[in-house]
Amino acid sequence: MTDLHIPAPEYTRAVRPSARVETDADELSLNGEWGFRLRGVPEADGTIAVPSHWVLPTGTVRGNPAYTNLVFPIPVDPPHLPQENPTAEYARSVVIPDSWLVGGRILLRTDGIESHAEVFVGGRRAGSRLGSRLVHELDITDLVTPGENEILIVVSQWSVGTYLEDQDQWWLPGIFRDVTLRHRPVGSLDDVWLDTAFDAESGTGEIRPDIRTDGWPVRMQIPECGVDVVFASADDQAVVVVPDVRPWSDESPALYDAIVSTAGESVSLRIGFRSVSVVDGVLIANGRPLKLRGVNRHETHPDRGRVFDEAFVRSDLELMKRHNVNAIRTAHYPPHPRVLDLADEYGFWVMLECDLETHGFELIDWRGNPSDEPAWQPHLLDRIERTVERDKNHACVFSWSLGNESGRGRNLAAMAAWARDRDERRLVVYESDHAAEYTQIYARMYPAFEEIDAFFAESGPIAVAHHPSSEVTDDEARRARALPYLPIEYLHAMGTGPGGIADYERIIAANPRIAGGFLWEWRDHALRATATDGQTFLGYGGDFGEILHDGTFIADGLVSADGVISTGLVEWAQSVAPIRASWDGAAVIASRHLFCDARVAVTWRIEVAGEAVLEGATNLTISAGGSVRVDVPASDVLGGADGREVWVTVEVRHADDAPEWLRGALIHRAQAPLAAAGAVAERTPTALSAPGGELRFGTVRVDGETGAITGIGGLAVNDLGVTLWRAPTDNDLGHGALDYWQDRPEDTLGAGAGRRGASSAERWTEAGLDRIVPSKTTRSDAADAVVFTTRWGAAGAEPLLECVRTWQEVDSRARLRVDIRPLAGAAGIWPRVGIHLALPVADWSASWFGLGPEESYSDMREAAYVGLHERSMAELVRAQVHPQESGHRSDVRTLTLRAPEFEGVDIARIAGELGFSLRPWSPAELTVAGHPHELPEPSASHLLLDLAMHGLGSRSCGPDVRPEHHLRPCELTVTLDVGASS
Ligand code: IPT
Repeated sequence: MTDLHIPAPEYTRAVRPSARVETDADELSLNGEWGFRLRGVPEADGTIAVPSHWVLPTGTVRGNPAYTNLVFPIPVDPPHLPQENPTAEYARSVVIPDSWLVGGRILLRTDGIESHAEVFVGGRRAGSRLGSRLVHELDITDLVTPGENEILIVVSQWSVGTYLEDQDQWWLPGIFRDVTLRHRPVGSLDDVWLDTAFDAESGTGEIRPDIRTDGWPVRMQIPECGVDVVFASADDQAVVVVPDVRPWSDESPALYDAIVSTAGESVSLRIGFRSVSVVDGVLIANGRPLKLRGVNRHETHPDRGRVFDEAFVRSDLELMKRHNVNAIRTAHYPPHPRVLDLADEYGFWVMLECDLETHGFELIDWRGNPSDEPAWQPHLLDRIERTVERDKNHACVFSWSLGNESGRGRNLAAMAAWARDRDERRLVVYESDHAAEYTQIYARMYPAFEEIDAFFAESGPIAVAHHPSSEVTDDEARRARALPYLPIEYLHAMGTGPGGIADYERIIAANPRIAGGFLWEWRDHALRATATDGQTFLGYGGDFGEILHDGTFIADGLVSADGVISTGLVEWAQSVAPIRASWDGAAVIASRHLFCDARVAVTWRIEVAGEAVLEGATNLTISAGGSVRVDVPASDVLGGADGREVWVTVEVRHADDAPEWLRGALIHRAQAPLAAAGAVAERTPTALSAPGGELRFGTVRVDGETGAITGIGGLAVNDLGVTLWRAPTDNDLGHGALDYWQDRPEDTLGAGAGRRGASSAERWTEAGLDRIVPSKTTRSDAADAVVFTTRWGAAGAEPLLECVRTWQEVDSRARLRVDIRPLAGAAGIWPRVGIHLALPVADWSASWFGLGPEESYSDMREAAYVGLHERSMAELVRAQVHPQESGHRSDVRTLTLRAPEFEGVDIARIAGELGFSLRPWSPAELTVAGHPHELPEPSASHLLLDLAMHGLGSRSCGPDVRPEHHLRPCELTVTLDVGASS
């Protein structure tokens, strides 16, 4: 026990937390322009918009944002604070309407201020607030006077609250949510809770009212349900049963308008009937086993930071719905209250998280962790109470999360007890409750498959070695194993990737005890910044002069900060799709819906070598859990295929009765081969007569000493030979917990165990893969072929590989066979095996027959489909905050490159594997650039023809690439026909 003294939250004028509802009582928004002073920075004097963060826009005298993940930006010395504590004074005056002064109370509500505020009215102190993203109300009735009243809010960036708000995000001080002055008439409603439930067997809804007021009687009306009841007193609040209600769910978010009124006030809310529970270790919603196909959502905007904007949030939620997301964890704090209204309306299951994270204490071995120090308990209880009370009416909220990454301790148990006592119908979640002492769902982060297997084993440790969960007793393990299992974070979507979405989904779908998962995370938090040359760019940690920061880790979303969707999102949508197409001789459309029929538009097409020859469309209704077959006259076209590949593609989309923003959005796509390509006819290579210095095979010119391409038709080519290097992805650079490199089970760790082992990029660099050079080539000539053998290695190391290029001419086209053979120095994993051709700078475009149109890697190719695809070079790579390997296309059969001013190139794969990427920068240039604007002026267009490519994984935070997606040194061969484009 320490003698730690933490000043408790101040309650002098603080109002008991209550639910957010629409009221007919008077309210005055104090959003808008306020006078602003930043203490000690006279140049910053002026005005400021409320809500906003005073450090946004970036790069002004008002200071800058700072990004840290778990490390605290201040000394860890609670309750002490740094002497230098940016403090701002916000001032404005307000005229209180006369009608407010005759009776009732006047409250000042602040929805979000980071991190501490002192409030003064008319020069007199009203009180203070803590809990940056929690609602707070002060009763200022006795401080206001008729006419103008000066309101002064003094906001300091650091406070004792800072020790509880160490989330992985920007430190962004300011009044960033609404400020409202509220009149509470005599007899108004102090709190309204219509606690609902749904009985799936009888189809009845239930409302348990819990209303606080001095204004009894209270009338409750739900016109659509025929409910109109009056409660005479607090003790008279009987449960109301409503027969035949439409339940609320993500699939059909049915809401009913309710009005609750006293003589003093009438409030309205939209309620939904639904029940969640745990039965036999399965998470059940409305009687069915629920699957959360969720994302972690932060409040973030590249210019506004955490300031709410309804249009922006709506479009974000619509984007989620269009990509089959059905659940949100509000990482790591309650969002703006409107977000819950919108989640009710759009249909998302919400895990609502309290504004609590003490992660930085981990770096000092959790000494003094507020989660366990009694002196902090009032703060933690205050936080969970503010969280639960504000949003308790929302149908979408199925669970309360105590917070994120706050270690373990008694205060968390006390929070859980409080939440369960207050709201017994929702489930409490907290990831670090390893012994399952007080939570109802067993939550984990970034589990590897081995982790999941350990949990579902009959006995033994519930986690792999090193994870704190593996230390629990047998009894605790038994208790944990009785709960639903839920990765509240998995699939770290940082940079190119994440790999493995489809693999996880297969495991989750197959096991009813896994309640789904929440991918990390929805959107990058990068903030708009301006470079010295005036260019704007998306900034991350370190771009704003921070001494301590965590760099690019702030950019780990499926959507970039400025709204560009990643291939990861497309892959996610395809992998988790609730309605799925498949082919078994007919198109089969199957619904995984739990509750509702689905109206879908189905299209199918048959393509011969990428050209559609037969197409059809139909609209269908599929019952929940049902499936429908659609006959397709496939055999009609097979006769004309002539040895060309034939594919059938079936697509399911939201039908015309969907809301406009959803209509036509792809739900799922399936493909099946109907006929494989016929064998390439054996043709006799042309006999070569007296080959000289520069060789010619068809239209391809080849260096007679090295076998390198020097030109194709009129195009000059700089053939850089074999490359094993790719610009490391964020996952290649990561030290995430799981490390399969070692091939030792004890090194396969659960997440959260810290940095383990070198990153892939470090190992590749150490092996010299970024700097391999060729040996002097040997050439041997045959009657119809010229063969070049080159060994490749890095200075100081044993040779890595031998590359044999065999050139021939077949039917007036160049035929190149490349054989790669690992040599003594080949070990571990290689990023890629490619041939690097530098083409002239130009506006190249590519059309290819193969997997596309988006990038694909062996562990991210669920959404890519076989077809004839076309992209400009600019479109081949999506915007990236941090340049890295991306844009690889796999399973390429033919590739044609064109540029307006040059003769194009045709490549046809005759045998072996072929992938490609085309970018204005080389892997080496991408490797060293921190931001897109730091990339050099292009000096070439870089075409990489890949024989093999390593997977992506999720090791920026989670598990590494799975062994089955490793590129281990091995013999590889590809045969290509190359020529100027015809
Ligand atoms: C995990 C955090 O909960 C989350 O906020 C975010 O920081 C994520 O990592 C990485 O982007 S904590 C991790 C140590 C498992």
